[in-house]
Amino acid sequence: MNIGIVCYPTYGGSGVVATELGKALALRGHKVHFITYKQPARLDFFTGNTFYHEVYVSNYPLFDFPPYETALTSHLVDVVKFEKLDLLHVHYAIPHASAAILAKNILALDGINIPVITTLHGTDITLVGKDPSFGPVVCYSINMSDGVTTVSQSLKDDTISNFKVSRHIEVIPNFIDLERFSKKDHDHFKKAIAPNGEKLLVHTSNFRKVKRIDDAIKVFAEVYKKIPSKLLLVGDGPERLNIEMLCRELDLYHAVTFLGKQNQVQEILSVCDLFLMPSETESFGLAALEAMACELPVISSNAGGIPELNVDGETGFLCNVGDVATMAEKAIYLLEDEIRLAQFKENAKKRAELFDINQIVPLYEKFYEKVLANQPKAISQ
Ligand code: GMT
Repeated sequence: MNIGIVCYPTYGGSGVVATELGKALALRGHKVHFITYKQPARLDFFTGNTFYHEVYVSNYPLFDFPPYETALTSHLVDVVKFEKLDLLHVHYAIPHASAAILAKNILALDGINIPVITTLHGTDITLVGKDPSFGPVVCYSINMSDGVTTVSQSLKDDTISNFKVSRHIEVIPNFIDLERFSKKDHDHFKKAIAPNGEKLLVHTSNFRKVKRIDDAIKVFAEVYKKIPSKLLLVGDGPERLNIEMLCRELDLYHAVTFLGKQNQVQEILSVCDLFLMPSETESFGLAALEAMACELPVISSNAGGIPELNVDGETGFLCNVGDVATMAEKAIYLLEDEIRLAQFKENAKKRAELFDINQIVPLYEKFYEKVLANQPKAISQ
C-alpha cells in the first residue's frame, strides 16, 4: 500500500505511535509518506520505503495565527495526487482529521477518492477535543472519516460519550518494539547515578498539568523517608519550573534529577526500579508500556485506559487520581522487598509482551484493507 501518515512530529505519544507505525509498515513493504511540519523525532532512519513531506506555512502580516490547517490541507491534496496514495492515516484529531477530510473533499472534485483513517489518541477527545472551540469540528471529522480507531476501549467509550458518533470505532492498542525497549545492562550509568545502591524511581512525560507530576514528587517524598532512593524525571514542558520549585520546597532537589528530553529513554528505564504515572487522564499510557517492557512495575492512577495496561497487584498498582498516600504506600511495599519487586518486574515485562509491535501492526494493516474494501468502486483512483 502507498500510505500517507499525518502526525505531530514532537515527543508526544501520538507522534511516537504514528512514527513507529510508519517505520514498521515500511519494513513490511509498504510505501509510507510522513506529512508534517518538522521531521518526526522518532524518524531516525530512512529506507527506500519512507518519505517525508514537510508542510510549510507561508506567513503574511495579516496572520496573527498562521493557518497551519489550510497549509496542511493543500499539502495533502498535492501529496495524495502526486504520490498516488491509497489512504491517509491521521493521528490526533486536531487539526489533522479535519484537514484530511477537507483534502478528501477537494480531491473528490477531481474524481480522486482518498480514504481517511483517523486514530484518536487521548486529549483530542478527553480534554482539548471536547472544548466547545474544537468540539463540533472534531465530531464532524470523526463521523466523516472512512475509518476511526482509538488506542484503548476507555478512549472509545469516552469518544462515544463526549460526541454524537454515528460510526464504528475500532480499538487498536498502542504497541512496543521489544527489541528497542528491553532491559539492557547499563551498570556504569546505574553506578554513576545511584553510587550507594539507591532505588531509582522514574517518570517520563511532556510535563503538562494532566500528568500530575507534582503527585509524583509527593509520592517520592514519602518513599525517600523510608527507602534510600532517587527520582529521575525525563522530558520537559510547561510544568517544569513548578516542579523544580516544589522539589526545592520539599527539600528534595538533591535527590531528583531532571534529565530533560531524551532520545534513548530505554537506556534510562533499564537502570530504574519503579515507574510513576499519576496522570489525571491517560487514554493508554504509552510511557508506562515502555517502562514495563524494560521490566519496571508501575504505580499509576486508575484513569482512562491505564487499567487496560497496568494490572493492579500484578504489574504494579492502580490508585485513585490524587491519592498520593496510597501511591506512596504501594511504592514502598514494592521497593522494600527484593523478591516481591523482582516478581512484579517479571510480570510487567510479560504484560508488555502482549503489546508487541509485531502483533499490533498487522491489526492496522487488516483495518486498512477493510476500509479500502468498503470504498466506492466508481471513483477509486
Ligand atoms: O500525553 C502525551 O504524552 C501525549 C498524548 C498525545 O496526544 O500525543 O498522548 C496520548 O496518546 C498516547 C499515544 O496513543 C497515549 O499513550 C497517551 O496515554 C495519551 N495521553 C493522554 O491521554 C493524556
